Amino acid sequence: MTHSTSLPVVVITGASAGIGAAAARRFARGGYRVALAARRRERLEALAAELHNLGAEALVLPTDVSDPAQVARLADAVLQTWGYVDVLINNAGLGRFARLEALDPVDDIQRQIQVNLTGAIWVTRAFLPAMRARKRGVIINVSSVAGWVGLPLYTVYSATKFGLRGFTEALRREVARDGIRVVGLYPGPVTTEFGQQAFKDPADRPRAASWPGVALRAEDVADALWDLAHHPRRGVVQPWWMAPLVWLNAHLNRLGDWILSRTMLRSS
Ligand code: NJP
Repeated sequence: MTHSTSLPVVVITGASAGIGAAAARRFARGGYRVALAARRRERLEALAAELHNLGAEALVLPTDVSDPAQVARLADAVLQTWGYVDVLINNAGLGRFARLEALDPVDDIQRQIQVNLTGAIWVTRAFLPAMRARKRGVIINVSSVAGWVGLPLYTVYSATKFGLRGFTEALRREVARDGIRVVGLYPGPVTTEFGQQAFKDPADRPRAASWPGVALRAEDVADALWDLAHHPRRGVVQPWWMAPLVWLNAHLNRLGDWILSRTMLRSS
């Protein structure tokens, strides 16, 4: 069933908190119908009520992106309700930061890979045919600066975010002639629940992440997502001043090794 009015539709994974919730508010204010996907139903329902008060349509779709059956149900529900999707934001993710041997093989390692990387791939695959049929759509993958720069304690997280960047680059070329744009967003630290939960030992949290001017607000990232949805380009590192650091890391690798191995780890 397709509704007669064709308001644009955005699907946001990880919409129950942080960046995803801020993006949902941003797109609702901008006149979008918003499909909210994450595991915590109560949070999604509270957010949907808020979006309805803004005059927006919102769908609550409890989904674990690491379960392919739930991902298929998510796509079916959106497409049966609204019939199409304009923007897909693959934002669901988690970090588990510690020395590799302190990470649990399943709860920390496998879960990060399944949510941050496999989940984003499955969700994209589920919505791609609908975008291809309309010859339009924007897919934005929320990676990280850690998808460019490998950081001590972030080994598996960096692997997932490098992987998501590789997926983004390859898919962009695969669908370029189908009218679909594939974009990467690479934020630095953002003040959300993510940072509170990510360090297995909170004493490992880098002090720099809380310096004034370093951490972004979820609303800053939501503004970048809005901008990328309407002016899609290859990718954006946020805040802008981290882009030269990414460049330096790629071109002066030994300096990057020296600095990061000394600044990110407490002496053990
Ligand atoms: O994190 P948080 P952010 N299936 O913890 C959802 C990246 N990033 O907003 O399922 C479906 O507030 C979870 O929902 P729920 C980061 O890697 C962050 O900061 O209900 N959803 C919640 O809505 C991630 O990709 C920083 O628990 C699942 C959301 O994910 C994205 O930004 C820096 C799920 C997490 O909300 C959003 O993170 C950076 C599952 N299996 C990149 N598991 C940063 N914050 O510093 C979790 O560079 N979610």
